[in-house]
Amino acid sequence: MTVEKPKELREFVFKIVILGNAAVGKTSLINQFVEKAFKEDYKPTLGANIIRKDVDIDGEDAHSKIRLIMWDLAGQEKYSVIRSMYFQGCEGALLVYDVTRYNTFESIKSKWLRDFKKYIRKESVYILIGNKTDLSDQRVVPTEKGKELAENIKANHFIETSAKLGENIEEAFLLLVKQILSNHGVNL
Ligand code: G3D
Ligand code: MG
Repeated sequence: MTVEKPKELREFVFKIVILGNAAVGKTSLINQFVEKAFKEDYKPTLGANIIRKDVDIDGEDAHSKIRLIMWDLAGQEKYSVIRSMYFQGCEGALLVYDVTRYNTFESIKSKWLRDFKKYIRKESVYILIGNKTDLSDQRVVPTEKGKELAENIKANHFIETSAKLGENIEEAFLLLVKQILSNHGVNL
């Protein structure tokens, strides 16, 4: 009988931010990801929703338990809170645009990534998400354009999602979490 060495248990708390213009689907993506098992904590004074979800990831030699703290801009997509506080302690970002609205795609580089880079000092992790793929007849941003932008801004990954159909949601969040984990030296 062989006895396997038990895997090391590692615990983390990661704060991430979801950035993108109003109505690209940020809140819908989070709601799909956390389903009903979430604690929503709307802070009107912060202009943000803070949502928590626990994620387990089984790696090569460690089992990681991650408490994910997601900050989601609410309302006018303006930071009511001082921006530095919004990004304080943040490990990564989901940059979201709407494939049916070109201006939301342009804002990624000109606004959201700029903000993120300005306040995140250390090695930063971010992935690019093109949401609303179910609206194929209204699409104006082709997949290729999304890929190009992701390369151009050195995003860790690019993925297209439909929060409406629940497509690629888990995958999108896990891409970010796994990237952050590997930056913490966890072998996946
Ligand atoms: P935001 O948090 O970025 O502001 P929301 O965006 O999540 O509030 O979504 C804005 C609107 O887009 C919502 O419509 C929402 O239902 C819709 N939406 C979000 N994701 C998708 C998607 O993948 N496909 C489609 N077809 N619609 C989506 P309403 O009408 O409620 O304002
Ligand atoms: Mg929202």
